[in-house]
Amino acid sequence: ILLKMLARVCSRHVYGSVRQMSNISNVETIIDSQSGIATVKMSQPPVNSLDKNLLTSITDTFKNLEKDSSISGVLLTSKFDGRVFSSGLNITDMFQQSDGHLAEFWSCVQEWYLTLYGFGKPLVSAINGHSPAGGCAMALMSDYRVMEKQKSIGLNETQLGIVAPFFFADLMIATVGRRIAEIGLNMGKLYSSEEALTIGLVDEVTDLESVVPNATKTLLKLTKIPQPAYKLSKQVQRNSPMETLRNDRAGDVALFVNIIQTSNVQAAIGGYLKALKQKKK
Ligand code: CO8
Repeated sequence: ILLKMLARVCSRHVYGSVRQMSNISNVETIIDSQSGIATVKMSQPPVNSLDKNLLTSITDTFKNLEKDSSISGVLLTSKFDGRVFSSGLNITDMFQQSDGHLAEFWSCVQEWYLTLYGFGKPLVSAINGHSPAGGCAMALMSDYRVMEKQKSIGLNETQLGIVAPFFFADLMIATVGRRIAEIGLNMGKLYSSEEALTIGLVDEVTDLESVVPNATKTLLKLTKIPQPAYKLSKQVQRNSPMETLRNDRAGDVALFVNIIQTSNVQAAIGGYLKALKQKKK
């Protein structure tokens, strides 16, 4: 009987957003009912590349957690401990696709950004592996970042022959300041964890074993701040880029589709994908 009761309590607290969307379990959510901390673990093999399914699962999970009054804060991390936090947007979703596919994909990217950056509760990233491009942007949507040592992070889009959208660039500028962001964005720089700490792209760098404990420690501190004030403070600082996007989502989608369908951009993405595959050999 006790086990049954426990199972009932636990199942109440596991959001199967993926189960609602599809049969693939690509996001695990574990709730500590005592502290109200939810750990959201991206679990899409092999590298948490953000395709439509994973973007939607993450977005839905955060929407549910926002609504749930028993949740005090969220820790975002990856199942692929010591390897990769997220490899960024799924490149194959941008290669040789129809306009319709690209538009749908980008709409999911917009919703994911608006949901995570607009999240009204404390959100800390435990970056337990590499975190390029969209992976870096996702970490920048949180309020505090703890990263594993000797990994890489940055908005490296120009190295793929594409450009970070304005709302990714804004995340970088808001975190490290305009000049450092400009250098990083134009050069498509991937920083080591240690360099990222120096420029303020992440807040702490530590051994893999300490990434989640340290992130949790800070998250608990953030949950103790009077929450209406915490939420409002985030809103005041973040509202402007989100409003810009909300006011013209269709225009932003059209811009994305136009850029991606340019023949030299397609050639660059194709070349990058090929190089990724060849790296293995
Ligand atoms: N999308 C799709 N597939 C990917 C991606 C990705 N982002 N990253 C890796 N993969 C694939 C690899 O090709 C490989 O496939 P396969 O097994 O079929 O050969 C598989 O995932 C495993 O990858 P690795 O063997 O490389 O795994 P490692 O653990 O050795 O390395 C890394 C992990 C470091 C994350 C490495 O995979 C990597 O560097 N990936 C590329 C990361 C990257 O540059 N991402 C950029 C994405 S673009 C983006 O996020 C923003 C775009 C904004 C567009 C705006 C336009 C206007």
